[in-house]
Amino acid sequence: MTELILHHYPASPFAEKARLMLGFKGLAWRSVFIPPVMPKPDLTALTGGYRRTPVLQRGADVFCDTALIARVLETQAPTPTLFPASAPLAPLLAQWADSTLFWTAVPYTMQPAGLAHVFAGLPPEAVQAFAADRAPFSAGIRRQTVADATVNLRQQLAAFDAQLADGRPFLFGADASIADFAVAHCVWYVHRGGPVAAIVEPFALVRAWLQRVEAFGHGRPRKMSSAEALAAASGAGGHAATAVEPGLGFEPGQRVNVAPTDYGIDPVAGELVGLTADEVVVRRTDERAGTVHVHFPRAGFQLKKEKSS
Ligand SMILES: N[C@@H](CCC(=O)N[C@@H](CS)C(=O)NCC(=O)O)C(=O)O
Repeated sequence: MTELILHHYPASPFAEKARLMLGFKGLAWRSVFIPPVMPKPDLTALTGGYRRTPVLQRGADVFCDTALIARVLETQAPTPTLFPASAPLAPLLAQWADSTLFWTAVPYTMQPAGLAHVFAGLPPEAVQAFAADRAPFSAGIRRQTVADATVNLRQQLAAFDAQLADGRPFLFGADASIADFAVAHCVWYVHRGGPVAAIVEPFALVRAWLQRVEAFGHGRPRKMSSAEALAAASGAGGHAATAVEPGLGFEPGQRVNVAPTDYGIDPVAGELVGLTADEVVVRRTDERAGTVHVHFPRAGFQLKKEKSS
């Protein structure tokens, strides 16, 4: 079976979500470290411009966004499921966590005391480079102040603690779901803030729950270089089967642009080869990666016909 390759870096919360899902599924995977700031030439050779972290690759198929990565892992290893039938709202809670909770956890953790802990030991230039990279990246987000984020995060943690009060091990009951991983990476990030993680202290059930989710581990990673990942794409025999479903407003083969609607909105241009209510797939060719199919979730992404010149 073609190897799963995760492009990520250790400090990324969304990468931690993907690593924990790989652990939950007990999967073996190849680990390619990408730079945490632009430029990321070997990653964008594969994606066509999408620069967010993480990205999953299987041969010449490249999957952007952890919402879609979860679906790919589910197909690869159906059990244990990330989508238990008993928790139909889990994907929606995950969407809320990946947006609202994440954008509460980030400004809360990045207050001065947390920032000092997150960047401890790094030279000031590295911190400046990070800030300069993230300012345009997150320009579309109306950032909460520390005061906003503190009050909101405390309320959110209290709600999760109350949800766990009946003794359930996971947010929707006996079984973990996609929602656990989406909430966990945000609380994991708050813990990276050292002293500011004290906000989680009063919520013993949340702390115990996070330990249970982290206990799934990261599966079986094995290091790979970005050059090897590019070779895996260019040497792949073909692509996953996809189709453009009729009635969704687009035709197969059309030139399109796909971009996130929230932040990091660099568009990816290509030929439409797949479209369903859940997924958009474009085909593009790169000198080093060869012909790649880049997959995006439909939700949270804008799909537009390319303007003819
Ligand atoms: N909705 C995306 C969000 C990904 C995201 O925001 N990742 C952050 C890192 S945790 C990022 O891309 N930061 C900028 C970068 O790594 O270049 C997902 O689920 O994968």
